[in-house]
Amino acid sequence: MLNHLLGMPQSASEHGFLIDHMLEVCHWFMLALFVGWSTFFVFTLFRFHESRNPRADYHGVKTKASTHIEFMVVLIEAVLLLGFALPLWAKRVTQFPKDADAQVVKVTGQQFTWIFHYAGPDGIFGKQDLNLISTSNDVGMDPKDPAGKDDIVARNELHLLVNKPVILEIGSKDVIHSLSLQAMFIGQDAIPGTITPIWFKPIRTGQYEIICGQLCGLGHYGMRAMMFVDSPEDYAAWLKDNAPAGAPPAPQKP
Ligand SMILES: [Cu+2]
Repeated sequence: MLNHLLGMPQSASEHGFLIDHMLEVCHWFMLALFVGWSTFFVFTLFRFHESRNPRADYHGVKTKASTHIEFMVVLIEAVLLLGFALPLWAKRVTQFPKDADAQVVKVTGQQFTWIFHYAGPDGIFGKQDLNLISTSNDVGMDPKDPAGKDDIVARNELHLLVNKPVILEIGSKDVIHSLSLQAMFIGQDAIPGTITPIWFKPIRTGQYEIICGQLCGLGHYGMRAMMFVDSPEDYAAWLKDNAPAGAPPAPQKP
């Protein structure tokens, strides 16, 4: 409820509701702290005003109440961190689905665009060579490799299949960018010289915005892409329309 009032997006991924739930608890806790501390602050302004206390008291507080309250705050924060946040994070980074069970997309940040590289209908990525990267060859596809003939390289358009786990392998060509998928409640920095994988499972079809979450230069504000979570039929149609001409046909379903 609080999340909704604060304008948080509705989650479109399987794990998203867990993060949503954790944030909801955090927000209620922060609200309680805010109200509690503010009330205490106003109380002290009156209670310890000079007119009521002409002479200084050098002993100060004698009850243990403040210590106990502080301890409870630390305890609740520890539960939020150790009980909710760390297990969620651990699942994201240790329990990856197998490549064969997921849709793998290579993502490259480049000032100021996102490049998405799909394996195409055959499900196999073609060979790439850094030396072949040019303005007409965004990811350095090797034209001699047959596996790469049907690969799809699309700028600013990420197509995903609903209810199928997705692995995104994220890198950058120039500076540090950050692939921010707010609707999926996940994001990852795109760091030059390294590939960082993330995974999630989209569960709602639709069209969502992707933004760059790191200030990466003058055109940062325009580094925007779209994410489409497609039904199997829509995804097949997109694949058919976008696989390069001359590519082998998609394997037929039995
Ligand atoms: Cu960027």
